[in-house]
Amino acid sequence: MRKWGDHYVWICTAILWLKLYAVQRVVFDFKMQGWMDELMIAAGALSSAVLLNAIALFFFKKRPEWGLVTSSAIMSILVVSHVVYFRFFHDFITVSLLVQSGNYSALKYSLFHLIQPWDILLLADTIVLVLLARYKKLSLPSYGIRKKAGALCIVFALCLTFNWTQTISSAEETEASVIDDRFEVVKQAGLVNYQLYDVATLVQRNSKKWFSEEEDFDAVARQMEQWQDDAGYAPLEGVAEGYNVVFISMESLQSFVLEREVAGQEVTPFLNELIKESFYFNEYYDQTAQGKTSDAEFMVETSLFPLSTGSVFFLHAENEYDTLAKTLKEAGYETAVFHANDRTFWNRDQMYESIGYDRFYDVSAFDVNEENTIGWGLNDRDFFEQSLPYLADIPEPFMAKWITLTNHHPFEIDLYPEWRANIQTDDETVAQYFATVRFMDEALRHFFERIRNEEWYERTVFVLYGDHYGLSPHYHEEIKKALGEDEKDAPSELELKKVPLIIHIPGMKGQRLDTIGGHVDIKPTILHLLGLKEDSPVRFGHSLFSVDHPELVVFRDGSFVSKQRIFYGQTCYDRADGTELEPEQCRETAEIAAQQLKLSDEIIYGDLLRFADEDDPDSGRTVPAAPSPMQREQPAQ
Ligand code: GP9
Ligand code: MN
Repeated sequence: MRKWGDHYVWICTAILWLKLYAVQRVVFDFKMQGWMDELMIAAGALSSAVLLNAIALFFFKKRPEWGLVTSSAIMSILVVSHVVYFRFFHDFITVSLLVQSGNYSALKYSLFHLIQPWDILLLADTIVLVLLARYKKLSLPSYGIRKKAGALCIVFALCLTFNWTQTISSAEETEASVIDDRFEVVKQAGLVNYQLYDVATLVQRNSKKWFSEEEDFDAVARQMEQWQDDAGYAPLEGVAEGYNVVFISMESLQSFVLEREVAGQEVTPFLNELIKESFYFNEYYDQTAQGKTSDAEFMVETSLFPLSTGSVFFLHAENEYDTLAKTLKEAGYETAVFHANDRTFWNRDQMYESIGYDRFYDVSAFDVNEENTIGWGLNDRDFFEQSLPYLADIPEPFMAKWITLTNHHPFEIDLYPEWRANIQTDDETVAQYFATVRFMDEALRHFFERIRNEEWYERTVFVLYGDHYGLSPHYHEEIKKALGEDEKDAPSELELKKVPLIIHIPGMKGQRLDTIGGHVDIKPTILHLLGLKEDSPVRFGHSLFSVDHPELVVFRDGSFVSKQRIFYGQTCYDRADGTELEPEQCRETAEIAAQQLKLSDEIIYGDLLRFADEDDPDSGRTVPAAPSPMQREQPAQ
């Protein structure tokens, strides 16, 4: 038994290592660039395995076999959670997500659909270890355990040094910051180290608020000046002065479904008509991170970036922000949000106060029953319909936002059965996505038909945007199959990040614009159309109608799309023809992207806008001039 016992620690460590290595290589499917990447993943997985076992042996000196069971169980829970989450979100869990308890009930519904029967295999080693320890009465000698734990610590230190040195040198090569790119952190450090790093950064970043002061704000504001150069406002400036603003946040709508037929049918017939008589931005990208819909809302309101982990709505709701809603309120607008979900989802009830909305019509304002429920809740058609009487009570000018819900994962719908059956995919989720998009499109048509004859319609700007992806890159191959197109016409993985932005101003001619933009650009764009001055010293977007702004979309992981270049998956491409370029060709813009993200983080983590004094002419804040409010006639009930 002694011999067997002597090897048991190493065998268990090797099994943990192999399991983690296999998951990293097969499930997470990292893009490999040579044998050094292989070594990094192997070393990262090994360091995670040895660290966990060393800690377990330290705490279970007297019953080491149970220590090994515990570390195996922790690893299994970690691996299964990440694998299931990754399956849809194509991202890794962060501790910040776990504090978002208000989202649990609805998320359970989505995650349940993502669990697959063979996930049980990921628990196999833990089950075997429990059986051995419990029923075979396996008991390891406790002598020599300290030495073994010490040996594991040495292996950990060696692996960590190797990975750290490599990470630093590859970051120098690309000039890219990998610390906010979770793919790179997990790839290079392994899951356990990643999770520890995640906890450490959460603590460090969230303590910033206590120590920040006015000078920090001044320093950030000075650095911001270099990007705030919207000098070239075009003829459209003030074209919608005094108009109402209607926002529609279209759940999970990606651009690739627009103007496309699937199995012989248009997916979005209404939107395809609407874009012809609207400004349609077809180079517009989703910049959200883990906060999804709430991140999109945050960017639209503040022109700041979302956080790399968790949602600002949950983590920094009590901060002071300069928002579009506040600017419009100062200009005499009434602001309202319609969303038929619980008001605590994404912590909206608290964050909406910081944003400055006057009214929030949440699920309690709607009549929701079994007949009118699809997927997550009230179907979009009834949602729009039931919101109309409330709208009638809101005085003009108003800014009102509708957040749709039907097109949400897992895209459950039992309409259009024949069409769905004809869609060429083996993945039910993909077929259903097209169907729920179709339903949302019909709901939008219904909404526009209902309001088109209202007296206020003609003096309203409609801003419709897709909040974020519905189908992540995980579904890329199945999407291509379902679209049934040649490889060259099918959307690329990067194109799955495109979401539609449609700005409809009744009476104005439609125009297709290939200006590169993203959610941070909406606030300056709308202020431009309304002819209102930006009242904040900090913004990362530009009006998409300004004639001479640097076209750049920065994603939360530091990747970007600019006029000339694409930096995606730590690789630099020529935007014109997609050829891969040397890293230094993207270096300068990657630095700008990293700097912008860092400044945005500083503003949020330090709650720096509380130091922007409205009376201080140096703060950059100005109070916009209020247009004369127009009172809308109440439509007949
Ligand atoms: C929930 C809705 C969807 O209220 O906004 O949120 P999501 O999961 O897409 O972020
Ligand atoms: Mn959403």
